[in-house]
Amino acid sequence: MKIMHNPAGGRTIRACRRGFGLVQAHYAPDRLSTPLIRIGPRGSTSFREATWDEALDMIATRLGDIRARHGPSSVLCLASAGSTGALHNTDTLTKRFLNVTGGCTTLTGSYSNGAARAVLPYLFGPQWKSSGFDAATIRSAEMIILWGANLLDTRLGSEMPQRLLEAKKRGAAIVVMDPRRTSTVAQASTWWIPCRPGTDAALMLATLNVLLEDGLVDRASVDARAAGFERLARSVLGEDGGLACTPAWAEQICGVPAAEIVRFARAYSAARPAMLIPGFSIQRVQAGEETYRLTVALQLATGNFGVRGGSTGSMNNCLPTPRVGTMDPLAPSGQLHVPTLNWPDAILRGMSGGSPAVIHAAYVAGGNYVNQGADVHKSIAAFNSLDFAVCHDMFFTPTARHCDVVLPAASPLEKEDIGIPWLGNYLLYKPAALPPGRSARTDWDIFCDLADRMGFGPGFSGGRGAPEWIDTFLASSEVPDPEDFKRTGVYLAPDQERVGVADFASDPARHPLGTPSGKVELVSEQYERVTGFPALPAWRGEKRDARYPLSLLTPKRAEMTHSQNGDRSSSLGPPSHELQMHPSDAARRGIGRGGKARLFNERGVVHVRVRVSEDIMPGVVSLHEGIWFELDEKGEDRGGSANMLTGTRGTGPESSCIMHAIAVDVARS
Ligand SMILES: Nc1nc2c(c(=O)[nH]1)N[C@H]1C(S)=C(S)[C@@H](COP(=O)(O)OP(=O)(O)OC[C@H]3O[C@@H](n4cnc5c(=O)[nH]c(N)nc54)[C@H](O)[C@@H]3O)O[C@H]1N2
Ligand SMILES: Nc1nc2c(c(=O)[nH]1)N[C@H]1C(S)=C(S)[C@@H](COP(=O)(O)OP(=O)(O)OC[C@H]3O[C@@H](n4cnc5c(=O)[nH]c(N)nc54)[C@H](O)[C@@H]3O)O[C@H]1N2
Ligand SMILES: [Mo]
Repeated sequence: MKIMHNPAGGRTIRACRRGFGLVQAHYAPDRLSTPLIRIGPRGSTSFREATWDEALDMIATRLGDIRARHGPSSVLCLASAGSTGALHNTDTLTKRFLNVTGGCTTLTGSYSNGAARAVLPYLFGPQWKSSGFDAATIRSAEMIILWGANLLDTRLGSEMPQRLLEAKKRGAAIVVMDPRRTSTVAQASTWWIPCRPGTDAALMLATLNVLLEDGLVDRASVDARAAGFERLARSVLGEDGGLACTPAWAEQICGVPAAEIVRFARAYSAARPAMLIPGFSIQRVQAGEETYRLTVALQLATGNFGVRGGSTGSMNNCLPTPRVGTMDPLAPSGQLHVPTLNWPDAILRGMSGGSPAVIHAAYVAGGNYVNQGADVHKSIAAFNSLDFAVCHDMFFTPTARHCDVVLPAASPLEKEDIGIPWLGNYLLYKPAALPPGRSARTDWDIFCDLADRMGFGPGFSGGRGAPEWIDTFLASSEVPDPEDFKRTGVYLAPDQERVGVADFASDPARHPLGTPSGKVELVSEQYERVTGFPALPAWRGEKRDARYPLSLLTPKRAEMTHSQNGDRSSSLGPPSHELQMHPSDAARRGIGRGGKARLFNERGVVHVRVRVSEDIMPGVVSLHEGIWFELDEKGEDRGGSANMLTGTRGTGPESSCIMHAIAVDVARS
């Protein structure tokens, strides 16, 4: 079997290395092939094989008992996006199953962009959901600013890499703010501005300072579209009694020379239009909410807000995808929630510790929470305290090893589905490329069977089979010819160059936003009232911790989706996994090329090989996320999981995760 680009996707809707890797994953020798029941301690590999009947009966009985004893909210839904799509969506299906069979507690927010999502509604009102832009509009940009976005590796939409490379070819200026010289910097940029992790808000304020000092801001135009710019400007200029956010001030914080900040601000102002594309990385830091308020302020101040080839400064994927039916999670009213970042706290602390529910069981599908959540030691302790845990996965992940029953899930190649993109005005049709295998079952199938065993009959399935649901979804979609869609595999909606909130941007009086002022609320009293976090965006970075002088990044890598293929002891695992470190930091610690080191902070220790490299700022180290931990007898990690070092204290009002700019140190080992 071979995976290829679909020609119907044209030259831009392209598969990536991870998609091509599905064949390998499907045929991997270490794929789970039978249900497993735990016999040893949690976290060990002591499981015995079981029949489907035995495993499913056990789940039905145990879930029933726990709900009867402790109520429905004692079951925590720990589903994630291992499989997405209109039907075979692990997150939706797990919620639907748990909701139909008696209820559960679910997670709110996300590891991805919780801080941005928390703050954008205050800026845009409900229109935040249409504040993005289609990738094709990149061709109208004269300057593209990738602020903590590594598009060639993390894409942020399947069309983005190709569009970016085309822009480079036609001579657009491409500026990248990133502490690392990424492949995007190397292959697609014209200007790299390395900036200390977690300090982007300061760099943004200083950029605004230059624009204001140089008289480059059309104040009337900004005031027509934004509320609070006057107050923000006074604070940036130091006219409100605080410190002025000058380039010299920011240089001390960000490590970007003041003259470079001035050059950047002037070039940004001169380029029309300029498209600022923020990555999610810049909000996965302490006070990450502030960065997204300031990217919006910058696009407004430079006159690039809501114009073709510009952007609003919001997340690029804030645009609707084409209308199509999707599975309904059937969430009941009054359902209890815990913040994603704090699921281990919720389990460990219970109601006396502030959790809305006492959790006794967890149901995991399509996620590897023990490895991917912050603070691995805490996550392990949380699982160890559960009465019962279930996991569906294709592989025997660290999370599966902490469950009682593990069910082998079918691979994406065995499932027919409608693919809904991360960003883009298109849909994909995905036939089942292979018949269902002999041993694994789809999540859909498993839940249908379980719901039956538990006496809920068609409550879960809705009385339809999987292919019927696909046809139902298509029948209620905007796809004019479903048969043609199934044949070509791609539906392109008519408008491929949408510009978010363009109506408002061009005529704000006629098309006001749904905010209290009808404008973009750069300063938001409502935000302060509801969240208790200041109305005015500002630099709220942390003091550095002298014990841990290095700042750790935990970015994605091009060839992996999170922890998939992250088992270093398997043939599928990545060939190398190293801590990237600047020569000056390595030399100071006596670490040579390829030397081994201990990476540590108060939460954990990781043993890892070091790659000494000029492609990272001094004072910053980087360890790709996703590798599975392998704890030794001292509880130190020999695998290389980034979340040994991250913590469950959140960004700000929304308590969103912090996975960059983690205080650590490194010693030779
Ligand atoms: N290949 C691949 N692509 C993916 C994923 C994957 O698993 N693999 N996951 C997808 C998902 S779920 C998500 S949420 C997105 C996430 O997308 P992002 O959050 O944007 O991805 P990251 O890799 O965390 O960070 C992007 C870049 O920001 C830099 N960076 C880190 N911290 C800072 C900072 O404080 N300031 C600045 N200026 N730069 C910083 C990193 O060095 C990195 O090069 O990616 C998606 N794309
Ligand atoms: N340190 C650090 N940690 C991070 C991040 C970071 O940048 N740094 N990024 C965070 C982000 S943005 C995210 S979104 C999370 C992602 O974290 P997770 O949601 O846990 O993502 P994955 O590791 O991809 O886990 C998906 C699992 O689903 C399985 N799977 C795939 N297809 C199917 C299927 O059809 N059915 C079933 N049942 N299982 C399937 C895969 O084998 C895999 O084990 O990680 C977060 N964790
Ligand atoms: Mo994510």
